[in-house]
Amino acid sequence: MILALAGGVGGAKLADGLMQLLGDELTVLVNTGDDFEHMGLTICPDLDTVTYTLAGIAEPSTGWGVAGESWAFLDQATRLGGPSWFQLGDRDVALHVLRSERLRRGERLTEITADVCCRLGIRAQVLPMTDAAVRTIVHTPQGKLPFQEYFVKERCAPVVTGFAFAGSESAAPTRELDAALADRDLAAIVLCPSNPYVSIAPILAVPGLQQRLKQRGVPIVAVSPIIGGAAVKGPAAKMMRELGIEPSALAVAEHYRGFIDGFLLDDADAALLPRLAPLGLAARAVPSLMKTSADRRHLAEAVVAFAAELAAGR
Ligand code: FO1
Repeated sequence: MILALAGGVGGAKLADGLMQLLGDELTVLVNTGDDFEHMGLTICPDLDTVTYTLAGIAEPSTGWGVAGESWAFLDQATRLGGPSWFQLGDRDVALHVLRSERLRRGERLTEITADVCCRLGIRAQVLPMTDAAVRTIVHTPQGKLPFQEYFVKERCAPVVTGFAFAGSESAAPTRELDAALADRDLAAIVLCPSNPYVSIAPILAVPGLQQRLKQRGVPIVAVSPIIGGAAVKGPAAKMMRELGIEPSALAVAEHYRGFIDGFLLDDADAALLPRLAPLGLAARAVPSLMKTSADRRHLAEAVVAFAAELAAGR
């Protein structure tokens, strides 16, 4: 059994590789700090990216949304004066409408997600990081921006000076997460190659969760989202520069220092390996770019083998 922490596209790809390998012996704990209310709907972009990816229906050109979308809803909504900056495809809207209605009726996000995953034939367990509303806020010199306004509306252009996870103080881990953590067969915890600041950090900000993951006593392994000083996708490297950190896999390892036991970086960054040992980390270089489904599986195999090696050495 593996517990994988994931954000959007990169995290979803590794989760897919892990599911190819482990089937239902995988729980994916997903960031919900990106969630927002839009046109009266509750949208959960990372949860949906993971769900669509694991269901094999994600749009390959972007990694988010449903493959082969049509846009009649958005076209008509725009014509009627609605916002057009966030692209909601017709198939995708079905999930937002049904989920929003179920949330309004008082169902928990965890239950709704489990039902959706079951209906889409997903074998792994997909869990939102919490059922509470946590919203990532991006601090910029011009003020504070809700995450999707920063990410999609402003195309990540504003300089970031910090982040807040509104509502996380009163968020709690769910009983489904408690059960996954109590599973005697839990063998490793994996931090997927997701943005450390806005994908993994909101998950670890759920009160008590970081300590509980650490105290669980199984290897915690992170995969670098930075290759050759650049993010595979998204603004992670830009954020690092703006926060005064030289973007590199080494900087990601330093960010997770004290929490993780092992670090996987890309073969392209193998020269950094000698600089990781002083951090008290086991580290390996592997091919980590996931262009094909086989790439996802190969990276998952490397992660699982590395975690097993760390467990054996304890
Ligand atoms: N990302 C964009 O860059 N532009 C969009 O219009 C957009 C729409 C969208 C709709 C549904 C969904 O589940 C995801 C969507 N995303 C879009 C992706 C999303 O905003 C980001 O990838 C994540 O929040 C960052 O992990």
